[in-house]
Amino acid sequence: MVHCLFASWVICGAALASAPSTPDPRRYDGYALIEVQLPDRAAVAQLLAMGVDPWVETVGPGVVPVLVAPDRRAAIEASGWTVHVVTDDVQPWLDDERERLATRSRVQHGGDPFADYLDLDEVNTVLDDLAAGAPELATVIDLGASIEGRQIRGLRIGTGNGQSPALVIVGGQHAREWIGVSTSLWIASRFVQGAAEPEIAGLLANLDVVVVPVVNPDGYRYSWEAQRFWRKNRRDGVGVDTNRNFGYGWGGEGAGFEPEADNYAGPAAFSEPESMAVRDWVLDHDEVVAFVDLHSFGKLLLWPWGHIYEDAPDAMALETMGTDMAEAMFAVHQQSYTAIQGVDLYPAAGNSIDWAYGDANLRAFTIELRPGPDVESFEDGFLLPPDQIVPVGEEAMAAVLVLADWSAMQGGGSEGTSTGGDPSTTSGATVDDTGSDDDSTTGSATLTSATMDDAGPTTANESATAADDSSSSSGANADADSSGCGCTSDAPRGPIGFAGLALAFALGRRRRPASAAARQ
Ligand code: 0X9
Ligand code: ZN
Repeated sequence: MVHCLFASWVICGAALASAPSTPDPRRYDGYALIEVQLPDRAAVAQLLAMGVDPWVETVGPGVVPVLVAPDRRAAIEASGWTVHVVTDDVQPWLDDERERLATRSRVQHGGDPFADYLDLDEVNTVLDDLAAGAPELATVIDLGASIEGRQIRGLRIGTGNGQSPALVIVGGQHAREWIGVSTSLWIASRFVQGAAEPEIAGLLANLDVVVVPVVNPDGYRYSWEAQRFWRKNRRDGVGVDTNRNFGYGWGGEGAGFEPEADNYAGPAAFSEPESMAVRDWVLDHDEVVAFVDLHSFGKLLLWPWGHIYEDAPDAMALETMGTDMAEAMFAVHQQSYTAIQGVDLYPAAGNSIDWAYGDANLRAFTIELRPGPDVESFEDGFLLPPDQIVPVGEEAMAAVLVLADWSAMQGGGSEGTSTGGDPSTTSGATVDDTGSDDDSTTGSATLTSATMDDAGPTTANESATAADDSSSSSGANADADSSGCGCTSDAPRGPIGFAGLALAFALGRRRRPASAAARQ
């Protein structure tokens, strides 16, 4: 958005007239994605000195996926380390995605909002359409402006007028994690369009649901138009990781202090308008009782704390509910999500749910959506194929319903929740049918067994065992396959993300050997 001061309208007008059209996105021709097995810290240092771009936050011994410029590749291959070449050239993946998106039917022209990913304008159109289609139930809300002046918008669903407890669901903190945005919209859409279904009607009698699909609109736009794998906001063109900028435990372990770092925490807690907007909206609404932050990827359910290796005061209840949420997700498409305390993935001081829980007193979870660490399903990374948008939405909705049940009970309401009974022990079984068989909803999808596995959800206890077992290995994916990279096919794979491949040992300020930082 360009702001023109009256006194300088000529200059501003000229600037507008000559404003460049969107530049072509950054290209990665000949950049290879390579997973390197690093035996020790010396190897880590050696690799980083080669000027490669690791696609994980916590670089340490173990498997490190790196994006390698053509002129750096020979050095890596001569290093003697075990390497797995995921692809010789990532650019065709990006070209394919761009071409696909260019030919999609946009929402503004009647396109199905869940057939493919949505750019920022489309997201806003979906929010407007949902509100316009159910004005008595849904209202667009404005949480404030991003650093570049874009509105951070959401949808408030419910009739509580501040009297009912509220559940807040946010997505799109991390710009490249497009599935979190679509999943947020799926959840909003299910609550609005399913409002007459007994289960959702029962909930909405006692609950408001607030969905903010894109907390970081500048970064999201930038990821669409300029740099697909951008993660942070757009502060000074360098960016701050808003999920390190929240004010509980800010600056602790897992926070970056170099502005160039992908986990840069910013100069101070809540220095960023995006994290501030979430904070202020929540604090302005006493009725908020629960908070979900959608990310990708890794198929994980994370609860506080994420910044210290200590149990949260409500650790038992959080673990029980996290496990219930994972079970509910599994029941939908038999996708196994692992429920663990956040810090056991890796420490991430300044993350949103620690603040939500610690300062705002909310029951709070991060969900890392698909793909997961299961063999072969890491193939897509941030480039998750669009045919997974609906199934991911369906399984995420199942998790949200577990928390919604609990939330609805916080206002003292006694009727009409989806399961009834003790919400702290809500079983996912009751949400099996939430949308999964309902092809009448927007963006209906026929689900195939291709998306299914039968491993079952992984509980925190199982994860803890895995963590113990992996203390001398790479942490995540330690037992995935003999190469340790969790990959068994040569099929094209997307970049590996932070949660997608949390590595066990950390550099710099991340001091604690993450012997517990493992998934199965
Ligand atoms: O690192 C993050 O901010 C989140 N993962 S992601 O891959 N989406 O970037 C996870 C934050 C959750 N908390 C902890 N790991 N403690
Ligand atoms: Zn994320």
